[in-house]
Amino acid sequence: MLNRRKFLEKLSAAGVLTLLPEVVKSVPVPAGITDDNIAAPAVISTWSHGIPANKKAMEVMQMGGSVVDAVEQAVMIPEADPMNRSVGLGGTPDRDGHVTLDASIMGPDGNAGSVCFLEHIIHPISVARLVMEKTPHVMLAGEGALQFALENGFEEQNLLTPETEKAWKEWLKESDYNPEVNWEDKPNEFHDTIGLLAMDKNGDMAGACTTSGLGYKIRGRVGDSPIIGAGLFVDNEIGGATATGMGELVMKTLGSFLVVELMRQGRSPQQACKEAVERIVQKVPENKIRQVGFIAMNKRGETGAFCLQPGFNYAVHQKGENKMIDSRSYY
Ligand code: SD4
Repeated sequence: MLNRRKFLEKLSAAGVLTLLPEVVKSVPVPAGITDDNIAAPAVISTWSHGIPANKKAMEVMQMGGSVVDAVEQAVMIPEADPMNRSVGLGGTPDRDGHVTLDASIMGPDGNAGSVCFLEHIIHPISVARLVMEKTPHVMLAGEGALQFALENGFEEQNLLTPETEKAWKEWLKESDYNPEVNWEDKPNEFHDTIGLLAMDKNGDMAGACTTSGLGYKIRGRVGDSPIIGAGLFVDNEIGGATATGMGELVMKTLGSFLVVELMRQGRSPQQACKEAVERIVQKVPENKIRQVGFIAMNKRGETGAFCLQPGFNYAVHQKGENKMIDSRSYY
């Protein structure tokens, strides 16, 4: 039987490929089919905290860890960083001063786990992984997620640092309890979620996403990051996608799933991210004053990104280089 590569070689020799539109040429390589052009291993992640996270993911894979180990341990770095105001320890609290965390993880076997509205646990990604691997469920929330974490040996700690408490108290003075204060003039503030996708040398993919969510949100608000298909989606036959920004816009369009499905239809990661942003523009009226960014990687190790407002950047670690790239934006 003709495999895809040989099939494409025959088409190419016949000059047929030059006649095909770009989207058809970039159809991802199905799992299990070898291709010399696959740029694996590869890691892509959101914002500048992606640089150390990408490095960690590569190290874990080089040391023989699984791709799931890689994505988990990578995003644990910003989770543990008290200076990072939007992930884990030191994350911006809700408007009542509580740090509440959302996280999700997906592996190459299609399994998924997540936690939302979780308090007092510095590494929500590890709780999400445990939900994925040790329960028949996908998502645990709030007190139940905390109980599950404690039963499994996680320790409670105060995640509100003196700095974030001080900033929250300052915010309270003028906030008028509006959790969206400052969003119109500073669309890139209050959201620096890390979403990260990795592919190991065999071409297997996993993803992780973790955040303290929207700064000064209403207590109980959950964003897109722990919603499988919204903040994160990985299909090991096609590729993965993850999102950052105002989660409500991503949830209303199931953005990461959409990006992966567009790649399934033959779009490049870049084009798929762009079309998912355009879907938000078509469907969600607040798009003009909000930020959303998507990153994606397909089974060839090709990467791409797109966002609503200028200002989103992401980190790509591939072929020995770990570098920041400015995303193209709709506006
Ligand atoms: C949320 N999407 O809770 C998250 C926040 C975020 O970069 O992405 N920050 O809506």
